[in-house]
Amino acid sequence: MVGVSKKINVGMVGYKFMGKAHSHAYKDVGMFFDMDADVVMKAICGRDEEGVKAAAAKFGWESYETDWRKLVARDDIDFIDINAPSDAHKEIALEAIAAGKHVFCEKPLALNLSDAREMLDAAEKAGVKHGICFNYRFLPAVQLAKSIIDSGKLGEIHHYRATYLQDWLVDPETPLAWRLKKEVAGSGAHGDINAHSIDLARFLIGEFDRVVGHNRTFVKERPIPVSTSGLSGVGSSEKGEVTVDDATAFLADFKNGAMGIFVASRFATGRKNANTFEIHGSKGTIRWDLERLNELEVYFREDEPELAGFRRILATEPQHKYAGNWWPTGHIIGYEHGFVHIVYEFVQHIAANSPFAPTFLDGVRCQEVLEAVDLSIERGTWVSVEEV
Ligand code: SOE
Repeated sequence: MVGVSKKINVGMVGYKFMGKAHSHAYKDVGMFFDMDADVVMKAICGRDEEGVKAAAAKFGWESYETDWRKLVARDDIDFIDINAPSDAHKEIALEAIAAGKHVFCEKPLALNLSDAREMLDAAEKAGVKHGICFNYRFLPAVQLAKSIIDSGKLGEIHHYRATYLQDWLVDPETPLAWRLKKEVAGSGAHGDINAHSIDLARFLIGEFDRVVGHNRTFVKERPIPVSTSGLSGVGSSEKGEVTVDDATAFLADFKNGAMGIFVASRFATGRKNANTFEIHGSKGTIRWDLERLNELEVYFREDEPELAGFRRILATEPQHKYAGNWWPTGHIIGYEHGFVHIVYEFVQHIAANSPFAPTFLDGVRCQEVLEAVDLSIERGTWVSVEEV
């Protein structure tokens, strides 16, 4: 078991897209945040030695491993950050927990709900700290949205509408990345990006009651990749079957009575990373869009009628959580800063035992909604989240 020390040593599995985003966060966090411990980038792990060796040098890791079991067994590491594809999350997490390591894991927590529940149960029984990287909670404008809702300024919530729209698969020649294979990713757009929308909805307005959904796979087979980088890659002449959804939409009822509408698609031509929410309450409305992540649009009925209208708040004031750690007002931040903020909070959770969410419990709650939607698609009916 790891005690609080002046240094927190991290070992990370994965060195590509999320590996780079998390490496940047570990490297930058101490420069902008006062912390109870220094983060030491001890070791990064990946199966391809040439690739992970180059990443270790470029990102600033002290060492590298090509076998995650060796990484997890090292006694100079305090917590394991799991950025591997979803099918590896459970095995790595359970072994890390058994070794007494704290665990921080990319979303979705696991391939399925039973695996997610097993991970949560193991972490709780071992008494290690655990977190899941729902990074969008940690952007200043989203934190502002939460404080507006929690203050009651929006009144009773009637509608929650969320989209997560991308278009990186609209070209049928885009290769068959791991995110398109059910045995590796668990699901497609649904588990990958509806997961973010579900978590934001839970964070902002509360728990889901019941859901009903539908989905599509528009392109059934794609070129098998010879190389991949991030969301793109180079395809071969051989084709493989797409075994996940390209788009999933669902309706939801929340326990607080609000109505929810969600859509996640990788075929939303022209939308690159449009993770949005629009929340209508009895006293006002707020809207946020990742593609304009520093801004929050607000409308409050209490405004004078002749002055009523949507206005844009630029969440870069020192009063906006995390914004003051960066630059003067108006010097906006980006996608990568949400990772710096969640890493700050998780390291402080270990070093200073400060409160932290989202934990594996939030990962399980998200997986429950994901699977309730899948069950509703099978049945063609509404499904209560408590049923899964
Ligand atoms: C691809 O859809 C992806 O990289 C997701 O996997 C991430 O979770 C999301 O933040 C950005 O888009």
